[in-house]
Amino acid sequence: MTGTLTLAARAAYILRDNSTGLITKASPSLYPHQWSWDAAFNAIGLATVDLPRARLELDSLFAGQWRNGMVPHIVFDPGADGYWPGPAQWECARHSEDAPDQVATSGICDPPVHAIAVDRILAVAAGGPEDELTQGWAAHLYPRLLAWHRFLARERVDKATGLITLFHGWESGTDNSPRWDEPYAGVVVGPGLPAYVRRDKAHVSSAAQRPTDTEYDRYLWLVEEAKQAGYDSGLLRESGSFQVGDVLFTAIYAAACDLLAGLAKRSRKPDDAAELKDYATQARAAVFCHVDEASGLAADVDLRTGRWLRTETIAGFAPLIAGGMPRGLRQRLVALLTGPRWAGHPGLRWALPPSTSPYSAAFNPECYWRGPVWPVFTWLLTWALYRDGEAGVAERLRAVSLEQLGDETFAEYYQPMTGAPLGSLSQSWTAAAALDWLLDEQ
Ligand code: 2M8
Repeated sequence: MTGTLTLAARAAYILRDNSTGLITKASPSLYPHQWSWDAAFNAIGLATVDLPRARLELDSLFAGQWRNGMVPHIVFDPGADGYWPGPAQWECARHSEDAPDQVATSGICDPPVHAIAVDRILAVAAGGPEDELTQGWAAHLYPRLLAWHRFLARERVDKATGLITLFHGWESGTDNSPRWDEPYAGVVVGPGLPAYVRRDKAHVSSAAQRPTDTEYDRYLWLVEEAKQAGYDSGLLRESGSFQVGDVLFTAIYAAACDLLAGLAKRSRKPDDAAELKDYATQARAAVFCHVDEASGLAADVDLRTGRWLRTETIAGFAPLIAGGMPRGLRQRLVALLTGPRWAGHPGLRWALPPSTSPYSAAFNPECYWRGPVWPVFTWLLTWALYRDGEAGVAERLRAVSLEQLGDETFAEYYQPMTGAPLGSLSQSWTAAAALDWLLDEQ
């Protein structure tokens, strides 16, 4: 296996090579722009080697924040081409007064991991020469983070379930996960879908690793729907043909609200802190209310039909991310995570949780979010497990992940049974996860 220092150096070079100076491209060619949740993970990795660059990553992202507080899922690099759909398809400034004028962005959002990144950056800086500067930076960014969290509370919390509503599977970050198969089956592509040519398939070794053309038609149709609704959540609640309550997004929101409340407290804003704590409590309760007794996993909801979506995907571990579980329940969920349906499946190359359980009929080990292991997701789980004192299992997942990454491809995802790297290679957030895990080693 690659030595620690070599692996860290290679990971740091990936982040440097994928940097335009202002943003970190999610990957060198497949994703040549800045993605919202990628930027947060990338900032966590950058903090281990270059604190100013980590801070800049989030500043660049928030330069694309909308007037209503939404942090868009893509901030486009004007100097890059080759990704589709680009700014000309989203046409945000034309369709919404909330979109920024100077920065081209998408019109939907990503999971709110940003406060987690700020917390990690502050922790890395603590006690060092950049401590005061970093605290000042966090205080400066704080109102933007608050506006983002308020946007979600105001515009996206579903009244019936308490879960955060998504109007596009891309907002979940787990685009073609089988968790969304049922709601996507109800998306009827209209005749108004403009003709298009996919660019993504050219950047991977096999098109089977990417979503299908039928799925892409639906993704792009939902962009058309969002445009027609002026990217307005209220209108999309009436017209959107994809509306889901996402347990994972809601869990991340709960955890991030807790951390942001801590920042509010330190900034002597007790009212904000109480407001954020309230959001966290409600979001966490919504996640816990959607645990399926039979599987032990949390279930998303198709808000158009009210049906629970019970496919066994990694998102079912949302309660672990949300935190605040009673110890006994948490340990049961950890046992499920490490047991044979997940990371303990005997056929796995590495004992790491795949994105869909190999026991699920929907499991596809080659295809994107339908089965492969995503190191960045494993990182999120280890982060939550360390936070909650489950150091033993977190440590094991971290150590095995570092072995997996010893192939030095820093792939976007890995075939769980063979360990083969899939998707984009030199994916930024995989390198970032490695750096943060290696920091713990020191
Ligand atoms: C993937 O999603 C984009 C669309 O947003 C794509 O396939 O073109 C997802 O894995 C998403 O979670 C990730 O943020 C993005 C960039 O890494 O790629």
